[in-house]
Amino acid sequence: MVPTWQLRAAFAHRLSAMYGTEVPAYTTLLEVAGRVNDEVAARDPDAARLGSLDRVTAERHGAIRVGTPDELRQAAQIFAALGMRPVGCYDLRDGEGAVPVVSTAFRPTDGEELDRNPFRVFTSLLTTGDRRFFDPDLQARLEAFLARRTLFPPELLTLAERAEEAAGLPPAQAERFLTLAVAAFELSPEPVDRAWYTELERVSAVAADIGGVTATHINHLTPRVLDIDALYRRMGERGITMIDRIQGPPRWEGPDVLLRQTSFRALAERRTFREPDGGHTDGSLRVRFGEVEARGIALTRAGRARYDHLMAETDRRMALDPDADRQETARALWRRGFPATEHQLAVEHQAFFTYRPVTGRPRDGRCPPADLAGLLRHGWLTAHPVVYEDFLPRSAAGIFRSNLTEEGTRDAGRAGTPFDARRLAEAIGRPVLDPFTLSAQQQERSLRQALDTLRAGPALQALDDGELIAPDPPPDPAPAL
Ligand code: OOG
Ligand code: NI
Repeated sequence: MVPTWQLRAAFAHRLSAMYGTEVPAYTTLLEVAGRVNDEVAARDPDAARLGSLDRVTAERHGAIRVGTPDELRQAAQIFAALGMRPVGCYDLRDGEGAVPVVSTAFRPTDGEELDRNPFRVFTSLLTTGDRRFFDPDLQARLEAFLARRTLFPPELLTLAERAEEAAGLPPAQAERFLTLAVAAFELSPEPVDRAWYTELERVSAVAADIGGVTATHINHLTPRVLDIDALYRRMGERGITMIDRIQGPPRWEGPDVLLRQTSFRALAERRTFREPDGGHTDGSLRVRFGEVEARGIALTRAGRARYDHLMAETDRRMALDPDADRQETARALWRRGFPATEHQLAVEHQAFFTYRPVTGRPRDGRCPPADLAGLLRHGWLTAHPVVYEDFLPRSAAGIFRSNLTEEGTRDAGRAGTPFDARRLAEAIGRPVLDPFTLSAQQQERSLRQALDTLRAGPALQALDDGELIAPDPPPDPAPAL
């Protein structure tokens, strides 16, 4: 039997090999990312704090886009076979550079599973019923087009169901499953209907990429890097033009949190078009791109509110002074408004940590303090950061936008169809998990165990969980900056 995690690791590996043959710049990106990671590991004794070099080197996230709830449900079945569950709901239809999709990310949710193979897929569903983008006539033709296509062959879905039920597959079936699964995400040679594609492209390049063709494909495959600023410079030196900035928090002296990402536009790819007169022509499309990510510590809701506030304040200042350096502006705000150490993040409940007891205490016969800050400061507990395993809607919108050639059209005067995690779960037919809850559970489990261990020692029975395992505090009123 090939167990779930081996199916996932093999799928990620084969997808990467396939994508490298389709997009050669991806291979360059892997080379540079690998070199940067080795350099950081060699110079920084703390390099493995947010993940071992082995894990970080194997780590990838892919992005796919589908057109209907049925297609999403089928994709979810394939990912379930790989031990990946939907986490988070990202609505990308609002604000600057809105695109007509709502998204989730399929990923392992268990720490051990993430360590075995941390593969994720950011998966977007086209919102064909959103009147800001599609009028009733276009919606009807789009849905009819999507209803006629088959993204995933029935044999693949049957094998996926079997793999989910049995937590693995016998070797021959595993081989067949992997072959079909990788093939489902290859770029299709099927001719693209020029008139239909162009009509959708006027609404949104993303709508055309999803609903203008008869197959899906992997849009990008993103490696993780330990120093994204170094990678950004290095890619530029190799002649690959990156987008104008790194999305997410600025680089600063304090702890790395959440996610920093940047991307470059892939080269135009050759495709065959079917012209209105029925003839075929050669042409090209530029829809796929390269992306790289650096991961930091997972924030609590309170920490996240602080992050969002700092990002909004950075925007406000940049609007007042567009020539200012964005990184500098953001950095100055962070120095004033964000905890500067992991210790502070932990005791202010702004980020998630796992806690471990320090055995051999008390050395001097004293009782442990009954607060987290005291337990950490006096060496009863150590805190290890929980890595952010998810995505950021604003960065995702920025990544989508920076790689589109055309703005598209969106009628902001109309109301959008509401969409939230519950509706997304209904579409998928599986629960959509909440990223904050997953990290909070991990923290709480570790803290309970650590306190139990401490309580087992002499004189510590008085230690009370209630005080220590505090619920996530309400977000602060916006701190003065
Ligand atoms: C997804 C864009 C978002 C990320 O890493 O935030 C994304 C897409 O282009 O389909 O990949
Ligand atoms: Ni991405």
